[in-house]
Amino acid sequence: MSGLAKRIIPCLDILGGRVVKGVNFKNLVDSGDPAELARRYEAEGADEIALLDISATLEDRKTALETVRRVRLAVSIPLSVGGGIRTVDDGERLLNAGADRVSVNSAAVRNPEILSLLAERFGVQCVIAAIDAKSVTAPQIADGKGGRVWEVMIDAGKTATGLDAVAWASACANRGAGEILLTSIDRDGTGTGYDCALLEAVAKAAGIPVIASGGASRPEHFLEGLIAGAQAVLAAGVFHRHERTIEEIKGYLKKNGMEVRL
Ligand code: 0VR
Repeated sequence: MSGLAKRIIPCLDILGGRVVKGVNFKNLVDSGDPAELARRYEAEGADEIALLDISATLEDRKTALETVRRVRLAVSIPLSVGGGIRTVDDGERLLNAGADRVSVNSAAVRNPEILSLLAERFGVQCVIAAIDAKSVTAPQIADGKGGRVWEVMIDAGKTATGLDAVAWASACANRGAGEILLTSIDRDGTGTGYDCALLEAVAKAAGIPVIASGGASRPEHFLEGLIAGAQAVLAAGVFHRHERTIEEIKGYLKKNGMEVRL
């Protein structure tokens, strides 16, 4: 299969300087040290590391910046960082601390201009629009076609926006995002696989690369996510819980015709 190699991206959700992991964004348990996990994943063949600062307090945010610096020193593969980025200065601080790309979630919904400001300042390749989507029954968001719809949730899945996730992804692409990080809240931490209908709809509408996130636990899930249209596949729990290695997933993808960096 020709074209750009598909990327495997382990995600480190960071709270108070530690990696945590929950289910549907809840019941977070300690899953280890960020730099140690990042080093392990790079050695297993990870193409990129995603750091997600899910802390709420200002104090924790400073810890998160220190975590970025520590992880930067531990690995040489690309590093994307998200969580709590509200301004261009927030983005610049993280890029200066060693991030190669920044992902913006809640702040982009509240102030969409931040995407174009970041893209103008650092280039679209540094700007990821993170979208947390929750499957809803039609009445909340009339799509007129009676198909499945997903609502954009912000503030770590706590605030419903009333936005259709597919339309929002397209808007993010038009505003300067270089990539979409698309997390299914319903699938997060469940190990039941990505929401491939969501991936397919967003990949079609956005026209920029989509990173699948939320629910992957078996090699087949990663393949399904790529076939549904994702350019990269992200996972957290399956790797932190030592259930699968990145090498094993890449070997399975290559065997099934996917272009991966071995
Ligand atoms: P797995 O299903 O374990 O692969 O999770 C992948 C992905 O959903 C998570 O790494 C991450 O996006 C979860 N996100 C958030 C959060 C987790 C706890 C609290 C908040 C958030 O705001 O994204």
